[in-house]
Amino acid sequence: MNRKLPLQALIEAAVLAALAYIIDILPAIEPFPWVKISLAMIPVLLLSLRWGPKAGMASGFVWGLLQVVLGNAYILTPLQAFIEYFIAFAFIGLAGLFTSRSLSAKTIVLAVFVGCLARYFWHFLAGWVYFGDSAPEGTPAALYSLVINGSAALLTFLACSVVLVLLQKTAPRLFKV
Ligand code: 218
Repeated sequence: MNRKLPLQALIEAAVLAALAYIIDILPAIEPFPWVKISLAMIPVLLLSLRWGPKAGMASGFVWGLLQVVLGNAYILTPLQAFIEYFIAFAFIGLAGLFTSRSLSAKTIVLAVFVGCLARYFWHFLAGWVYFGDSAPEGTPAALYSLVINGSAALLTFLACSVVLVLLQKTAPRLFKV
């Protein structure tokens, strides 16, 4: 894990970050504002499982960067943007801690869980600090952020783990370098 990433990993990290960006701007089911059932994390999750956390975090970081530079980010303050687009998206790469030669469905689900939890933890923190004003009267900011970001995390986790497990059953080669 401490060795330099091979060129192929860097190229894949960039291409899959761009793919995530494109999937993310396609229409998706949005039961509430900020709660989206989206498969956009799949390219970065797949890359993380192929190459490990370092490449995964680089890819997530590039995806966040693309959103900021292409004007597709919701920015309230510079620190909020930094947390929600650079840190949160880079943390998806922690899914790569579960990379292995022979991945079981269980390991894939665990990796997706960790990737989603790591990303949405930062959205939860940012939501608590920066989006508390949007909470309904009498609702504490932390609870409001937990409900919004917790449900987004849960739906994303369910959608991405179902699709990635099916993908591994039909095309296991995609998960191996
Ligand atoms: C309560 C609350 N509302 C909005 C946001 C902002 N947010 C939430 C989830 C994901 C993203 C990144 C773009 O998909 C953003 C900016 C929040 N953190 N909390």
